[in-house]
Amino acid sequence: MTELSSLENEILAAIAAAGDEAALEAVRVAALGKKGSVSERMKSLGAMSAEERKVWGPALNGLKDKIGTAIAERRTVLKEASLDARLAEERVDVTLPVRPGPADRGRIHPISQVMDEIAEIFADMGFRIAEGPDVETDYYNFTALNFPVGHPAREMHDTFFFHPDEAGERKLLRTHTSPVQIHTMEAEKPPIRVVIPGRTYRCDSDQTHTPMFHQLEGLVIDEQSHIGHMKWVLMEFCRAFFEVDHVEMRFRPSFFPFTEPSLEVDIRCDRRGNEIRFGEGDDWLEILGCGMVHPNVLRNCGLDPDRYQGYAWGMGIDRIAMLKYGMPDLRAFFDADVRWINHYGFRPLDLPTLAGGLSG
Ligand code: 2NL
Repeated sequence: MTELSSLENEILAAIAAAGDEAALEAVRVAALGKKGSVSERMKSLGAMSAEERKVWGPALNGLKDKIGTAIAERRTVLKEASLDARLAEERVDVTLPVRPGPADRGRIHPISQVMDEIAEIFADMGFRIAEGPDVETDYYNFTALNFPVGHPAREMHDTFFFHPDEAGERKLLRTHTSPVQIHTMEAEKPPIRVVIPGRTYRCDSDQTHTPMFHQLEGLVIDEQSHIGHMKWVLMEFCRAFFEVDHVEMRFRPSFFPFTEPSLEVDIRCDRRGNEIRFGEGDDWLEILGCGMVHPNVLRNCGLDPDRYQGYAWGMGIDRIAMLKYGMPDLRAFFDADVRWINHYGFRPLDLPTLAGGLSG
């Protein structure tokens, strides 16, 4: 019996000393496993006399239970300790800044930003975006738009022509985005309300011109839209785009083959300081051309000018982007200089919205 109590002390001490679950399992196997110290003694019960068994049986079973309970208790303690250790070690500080990824380093080009801003403003007024090919035919770029064959306005566009194809047709790079409106009027029935952003090309290169540049045009065709509607739409656009409560606009008579009457639009500004301010000052800045769609253009698209009418406008994106964001040199737009884009570019996830602010 003394032998049994010293065995008990030994095992209980080993359980208390087990530093982790693996060590505890080793103690369990050494005592209660198939060849364990307690199990071996249980086996010897069979060879005992009935008298001996009466004493040793309950003693051994009692020891077995005691050890089982001690192991279970110790296991709970060790489990909790290891969980505490893991929690302490794996703690995440959710207030730390997120590791920067590509979306943090990339920048949106100011032209793309300005296109997105303009699209947002017109989408809010019920316009949809239309797009078309950069390579066009003479018909869509000129003839359908009421440029008579041999008219000097064709020469003024400094067109890039391709070599004639097998059929003798000379394709060209569109000199304005207007061909897209022609495609739209051919494909859809009025009411039509579209804006067309895109690349345009003219053989012209100096301090204020690049051979590829960006335009945005708009077109409304229905049965009653008139110049008053056009003025309101363009006024609202300028207020939203230049982010001022008040703009003053001046509409001057002009000429385009595809509109009649045609107008050029200036907005009042102050250019005395380093930056330009809109809605105040004594200067005027030309920002767009517009007019009522010429009856010949409607007719060319299969629309009856006695039933349908509408207005259209066009503006250069690059220059108004320069003005809005204070970029001094147009040519830097297309140099692909990473220092320039880091300075003037926009964060990709800061999308322009009317509700949240266009330019952040
Ligand atoms: C400018 C002036 C303008 C249009 C573009 C247009 C298109 C069709 C019919 C009628 Cl299909 N008009 N576009 C109208 C007036 C002016 O652009 O200064 N652009 C940079």
